[in-house]
Amino acid sequence: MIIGKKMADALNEQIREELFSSYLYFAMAADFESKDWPGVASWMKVQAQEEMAHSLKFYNWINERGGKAVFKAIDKPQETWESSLNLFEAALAHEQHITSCIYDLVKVAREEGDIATEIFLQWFVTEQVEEEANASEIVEKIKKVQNSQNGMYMLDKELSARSIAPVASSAE
Ligand code: OFO
Repeated sequence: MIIGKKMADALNEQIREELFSSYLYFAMAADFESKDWPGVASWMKVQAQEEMAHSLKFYNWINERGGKAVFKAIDKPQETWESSLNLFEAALAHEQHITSCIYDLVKVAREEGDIATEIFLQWFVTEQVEEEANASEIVEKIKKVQNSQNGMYMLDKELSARSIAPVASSAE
């Protein structure tokens, strides 16, 4: 069954959200690279690439369903954050926003009776639980060590260990 216009429009809007997420995390990486926090920068670069993979999943899904991906203007992200705590709190707030976008998409899929898209979106519902948990865990870690230079150094090292997850197709 070919995807309906309302569903395709909503998914295309999510492509923009995911690409903005990638932009935002690259901007976060660049800011902390320039501030000599290579682990934080590396973590953010991995996150930025995951967001590109998310946009690709939406692109592939729209295409597989007979629609066409549309690329909208992406806002300029913030350029600087005052501390690593401030940075990861912003990342957490952003992921909470993305979670609400995904829930809205599920609502559209239900309203439209698009069962296939509703099932496709389940991957993102689960992914958002992980995205929020990851950011939240780092916020808590930073709160514990932020007054210790050594603690922050160790945390930066720990964050550098994050590696890139394989790019998944819409079907995975
Ligand atoms: Fe695409 O999950 Fe983060 O934003």
